[in-house]
Amino acid sequence: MDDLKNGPKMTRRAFLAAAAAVGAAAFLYSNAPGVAAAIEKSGKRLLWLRGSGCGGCTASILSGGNPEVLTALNKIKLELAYHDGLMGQQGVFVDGSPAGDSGHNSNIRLDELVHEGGYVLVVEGAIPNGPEGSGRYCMSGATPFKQIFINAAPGASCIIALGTCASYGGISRSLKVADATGVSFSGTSRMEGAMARYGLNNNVINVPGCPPNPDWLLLTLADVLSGADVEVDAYGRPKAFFGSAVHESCPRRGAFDRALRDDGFSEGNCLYNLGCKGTLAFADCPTRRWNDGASMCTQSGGPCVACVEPSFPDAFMPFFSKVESRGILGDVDVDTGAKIIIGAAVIGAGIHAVKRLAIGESGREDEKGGKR
Ligand code: FSX
Repeated sequence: MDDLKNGPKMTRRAFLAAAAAVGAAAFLYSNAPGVAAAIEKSGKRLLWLRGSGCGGCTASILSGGNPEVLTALNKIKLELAYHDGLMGQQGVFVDGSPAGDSGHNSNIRLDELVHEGGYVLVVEGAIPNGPEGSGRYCMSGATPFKQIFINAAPGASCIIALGTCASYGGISRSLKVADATGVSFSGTSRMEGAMARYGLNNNVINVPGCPPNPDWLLLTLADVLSGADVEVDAYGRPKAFFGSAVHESCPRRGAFDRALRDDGFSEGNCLYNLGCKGTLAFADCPTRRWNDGASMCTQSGGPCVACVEPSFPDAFMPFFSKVESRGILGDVDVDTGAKIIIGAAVIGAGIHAVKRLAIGESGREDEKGGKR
């Protein structure tokens, strides 16, 4: 990211305050002159590669953002030079041989851009290594995605791993059938991520979520281009968006604090008993919300499945089982798991909620007429 640091900068404090408080639209429009001035000299291109995922990351960015993605990219003066899905595979014969020139052939276009270097690289989807190290579980034309990623990474001034698959392996890594990893992590392990696996050495920022919120990407891009150092947590996520538990600001938090917990869907109270993992998931969904601020999972009645976490989905399944009633959290036993949950709740919920969590099934809440 060194060459991005030469232009005028917004202070980190200013960025974090603005980004944490508002959506991309408010941020980009209210800060547009400052952002534009800060990134005036960057003139960056954006390359967007897609590996193993469901395509929901692109769909989320395309459909749920305000401003819509192309306007936003324009505002921050970032040229979308290549996108695996939007461009499709053009000009490639079925035998894999290329035809045409870079104006008509996406493979040649990508080769040229990679050769020029200096781009911001967004990677969507995990990077499968299987079967048997070939990477052929995920192909783009005749080339394994793993090879496309290895070719493109060195020329990137910054890599953004978009979505939980690209960040940690996600659903594509689940049960380890494809030997897939995220860009810099595999689950919680940096040692097993693609960067370490293939001997690469780029700056990587993780923007997880299955799918990710458009604001998280657009504001991270604005931050990167402004030259600020993006402050990240232990799992490479910008603290501005992933710094507090969903539980902390959940719209149903009042019901949790009063021990009003639903045992069936659509009852309108806390979703903890229905398997909500909001105490373990760190993201600002409750304050930022989705689809231009319309709603978010727990608000609309869906238990949080912790889709932004490195161990998603394996550690959080079954999704609709209460946290402490199953051997979730990988190999952590239920007792230890309960302490971790309580620890997470200390961060997010305050001591009263922790007491209630610890009280669990005690009769004390019944005396108050509360529902567990
Ligand atoms: Fe993964 Fe993206 Fe989840 Fe899907 O492509 S983060 S499966 S929403 O969309 O990679």
